[in-house]
Amino acid sequence: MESKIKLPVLYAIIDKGCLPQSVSVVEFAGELIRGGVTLLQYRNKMGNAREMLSDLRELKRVISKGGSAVRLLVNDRADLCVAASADGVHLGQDDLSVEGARVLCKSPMIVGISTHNLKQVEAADGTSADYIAIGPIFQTSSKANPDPVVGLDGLKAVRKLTKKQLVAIGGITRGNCQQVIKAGADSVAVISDLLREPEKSAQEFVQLLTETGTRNIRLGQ
Ligand code: 3NM
Repeated sequence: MESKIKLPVLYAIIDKGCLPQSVSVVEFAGELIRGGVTLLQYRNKMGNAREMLSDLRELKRVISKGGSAVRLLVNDRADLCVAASADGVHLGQDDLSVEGARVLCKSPMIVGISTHNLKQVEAADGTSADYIAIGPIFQTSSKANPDPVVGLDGLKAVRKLTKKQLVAIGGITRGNCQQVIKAGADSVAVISDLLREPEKSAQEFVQLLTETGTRNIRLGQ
């Protein structure tokens, strides 16, 4: 099944556990948005549901105050997505199934699913998911117990299996993001390489992955 949506090239993940103590989720999101981010995911593997809902509501307020077309997705939790009126949910393999989450997050809300191998991609392709995330593409230290590295060749193989929007994740930096798009990803999801100077880093990602950058990719530079 093909996706109905088109994702931006940069998908920024705000992982609360990775932020410096002195930086709030809202401040960090503000900087990312100023840097050109239009798709954000809130990820919090440590917090409880109340804390998560409170962060999500604050994030929603910041986003709508800017009047910008920024979409906010929630990691793992379809219930919190609905409670916070967010734009969608990103599911892991142990969360609700895609169709289970769809009961809460009906289209046009976005449902994405994380996959880590070809078998999981094939299964995800048969669902109503709007996008499939595949990872880790490279080594990452942002995720506990990551699956085996998929690599660029693995990503190319995944690209052949699905017409859905494909998000690459895991170890993606400004230094390697063009190769990842060249290997077939529609979007790159990033935690670490946005943590320092988020506004500037986001700007650089967007610049590398939009016209100038992709022209160079096409020319093989
Ligand atoms: N999921 P960074 S890898 C959250 O393989 C996450 O599904 C992954 O962070 C997967 O950009 C990962 O710092 C961590 O590597 C991504």
